[in-house]
Amino acid sequence: MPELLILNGPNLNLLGTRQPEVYGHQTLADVESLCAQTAKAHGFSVVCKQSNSEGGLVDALHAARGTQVGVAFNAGAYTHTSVALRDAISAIELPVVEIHMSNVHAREDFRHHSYMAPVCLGQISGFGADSYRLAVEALIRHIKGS
Ligand code: CA2
Repeated sequence: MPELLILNGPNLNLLGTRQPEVYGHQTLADVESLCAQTAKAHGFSVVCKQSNSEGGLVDALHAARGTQVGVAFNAGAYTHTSVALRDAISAIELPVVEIHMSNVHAREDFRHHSYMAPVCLGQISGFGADSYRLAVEALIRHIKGS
C-alpha cells in the first residue's frame, strides 16, 4: 500500500489539552487516526510523525524521499518563519499539502505569510481537525491523477 507522511510541528502534541476555542478538543492521536482512516478508505496507509524542532521536521521530510509518496504537513509556527522547511520541501520533490486547523488569514498579520505555500501543492486552513481529512483527500486525489 502506498504510504503518506502525516507530519506535525511544534506544540501540536498539545492538541486537545489547551486553547480548545482555537484548535478544538481533538488530540493529536485523534487527528492522526482520522488521517489513517481517510487514507485507508482510498487504499493508502500513513506514517505519523511530530517534532517540536525545526531540524527534526527537516529530517522527517528528508526521510520521506523514496519512502512515502506524499506529505500532509502542519508546520505550526514554523510555517511563518522557516526558510529551512521551505528548502526541504523543494528538495524532496514530493507533493506536500500545507495544513492549518485555524484560519490563519483571519488571525494576526504575522500568520498571513507562509514560507512554505509557494512550494506546496496547496494550503488547507480553517477547518479544525477536518483540515487534515481534506488535506489527505486532496493529496491522494493528486497522486492518483498524476
Ligand atoms: O492553525 C494551525 O494549525 C497552526 O498551524 C497552529 C500553530 C500556529 O502557530 C499557526 O499559525 C497555525 C500553533 C500550534 C499550537 O498548537 C497548540 C495546540 C494546543 C494548545 C496550544 C497550542
